[in-house]
Amino acid sequence: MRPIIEILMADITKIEVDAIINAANNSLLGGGGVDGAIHRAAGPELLEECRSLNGCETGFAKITKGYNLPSKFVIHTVGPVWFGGTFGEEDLLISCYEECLQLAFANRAKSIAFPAISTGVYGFPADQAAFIALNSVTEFLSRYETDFEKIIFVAYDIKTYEEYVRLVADNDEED
Ligand code: AR6
Repeated sequence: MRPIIEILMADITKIEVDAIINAANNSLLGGGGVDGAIHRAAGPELLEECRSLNGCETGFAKITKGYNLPSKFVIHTVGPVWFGGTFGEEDLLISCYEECLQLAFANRAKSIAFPAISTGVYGFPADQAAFIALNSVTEFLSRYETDFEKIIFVAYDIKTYEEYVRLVADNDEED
């Protein structure tokens, strides 16, 4: 069964799903943007658990509990910094989405919410990142039999929101 794909403009820390994705850095010890918001909302125990993880390579992901968040899990992934597009940025971003989905599946998370990984401080162009986000998830779902029920793409600004909506509409037309 294919999961419902939803596009929301929202604060990801308020969303009730099994797992939210965090756009973290290699240290996994917090930062600004969505990472800062997730740590603030989850409380200090999240940082404590993150300290035990020994960081994370770019393009990979690690999972923790959600503590005070409405979500049961946080999947921390480290997106690529955008250096113009010729340093493997696209493949690394695809890898983030795949690794997160694999971890979610392995932990039986059925509903998942993704922020627009790498499109803030890390500077990945929002339209290209939205395309990769949608494509990576669609690819994953066509390759593996999963029991995901809902996958949400969370935008935090109108441009990103509209980009996701446009891409989903294009995909639906192709189906
Ligand atoms: N809910 C949903 N999306 C959000 C939220 C929120 N509460 N806050 C920001 N966004 P960024 P990156 C959006 O910079 O580019 C951190 O310091 C934001 O508008 O959070 O992967 C880490 O520690 C943008 O579209 O992550 C790293 O050092 C998207 O989330 C670094 O930033 C990602 O923006 C990672 O940079």
